[in-house]
Amino acid sequence: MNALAIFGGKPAFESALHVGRPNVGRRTPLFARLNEALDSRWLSNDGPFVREFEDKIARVAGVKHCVSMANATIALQIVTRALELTGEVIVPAFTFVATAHALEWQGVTPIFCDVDPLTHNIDPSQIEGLVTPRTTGILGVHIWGRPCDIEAVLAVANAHKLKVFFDASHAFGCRYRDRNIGSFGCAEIFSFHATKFINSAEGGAVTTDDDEIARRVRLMKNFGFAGYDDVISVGVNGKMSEISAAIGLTNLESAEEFIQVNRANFRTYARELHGIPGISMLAYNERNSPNYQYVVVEVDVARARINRDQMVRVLHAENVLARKYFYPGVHRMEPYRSRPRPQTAALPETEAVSSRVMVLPTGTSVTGDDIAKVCAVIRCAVSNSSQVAERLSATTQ
Ligand code: T4K
Repeated sequence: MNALAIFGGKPAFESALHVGRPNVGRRTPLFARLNEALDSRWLSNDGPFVREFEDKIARVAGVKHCVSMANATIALQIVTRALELTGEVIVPAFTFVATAHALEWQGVTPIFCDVDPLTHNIDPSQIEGLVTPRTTGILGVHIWGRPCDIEAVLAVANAHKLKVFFDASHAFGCRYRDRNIGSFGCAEIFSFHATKFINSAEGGAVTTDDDEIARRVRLMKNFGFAGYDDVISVGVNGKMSEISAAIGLTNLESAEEFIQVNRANFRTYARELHGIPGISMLAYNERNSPNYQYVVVEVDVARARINRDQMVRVLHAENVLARKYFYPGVHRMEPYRSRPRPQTAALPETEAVSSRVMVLPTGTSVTGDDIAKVCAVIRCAVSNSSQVAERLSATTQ
């Protein structure tokens, strides 16, 4: 126990072990692409790498259209606008803040729905109670890359004539039943941010089978230009650069390798954490062809005898920068937390889930030995929970 850094021991890691370290594909093809872009003097505005990237993403998603974007947040904003959503849109409270902010940015009020404690995804049985005459849509999220209950969400939406779109930021390459994520609802949005298992440094995409939605989204991400000198709608700059597309294309070539590493890391965590009281991992279902990009661990304080926050402090002292995604829930962030909420908007499961979840480092920069060391810290902290709790309460956070 004295080996733990909170008791003065040497941290388990000399340099920080991060969640979200980018996967880096092969450099030779990347540098070749970068040279090509530089030689051609074409760096943005619907260039050849962007088009190739869009074709490849559309193929993976199994849809007619992919419109690349500068990031997923602008993609969510643009789709909100392209779908002409107004009033209120129902969204899970347990998600990254960008999901709700994108609606709010468009003048649409996010109405927070509770989640299923087993899946962390939106609880479809709670949606109906949140529908009001102002509701125009539902924005589902496939949290951790595990598809939400799409069929149930679509059923509520159909009953109330609501538009549905999905934040699939975590779910690139994943499946729901016999179809690929990217092909559901009016549109789906992917993130290719540096922290995602396939990254283009910054980047995102909208996928859809709907020609009209694709047309509008494409217009809006390019200032509304329909041709030289012809602007036919309001728009912003949501364009992905050729440099980002080159990184994205190169990383796509290593997708299988990244997934294999993530899967192997996940299994190592499962083995090493097995049997530690109060520590459990959120499982993936192979039928959904998961990308395993998040190692999500729940700390049950009743059994572990230390809580999630204490565990994260222990890990940080060891230079393991575990993250409390998505604490404290978007409804507890501004501007949403200052708003009066009706009684029906109690979110007990979001509160509970966000208080017990932590995300651990994985990806191609994390080795099996790293994982064994991280898990040894967790095991040691639980085995010595009362001394750990005492020590932490004696030191300021
Ligand atoms: N919807 C959902 C459900 C999302 O999860 C996200 C983004 C979005 C929408 C919006 O997508 P984008 O507009 O970003 O495309 C990070 C990411 O910035 C964010 O993209 C991601 N979700 C979220 C889950 O994680 P923060 O606030 O945690 O970022 P930060 O700076 O603390 O970095 C996260 C970790 O990654 C750190 O441990 C450091 C490490 N890192 C990060 C970068 C950029 C690196 O090691 N190298 C790097 O280059 O949001």
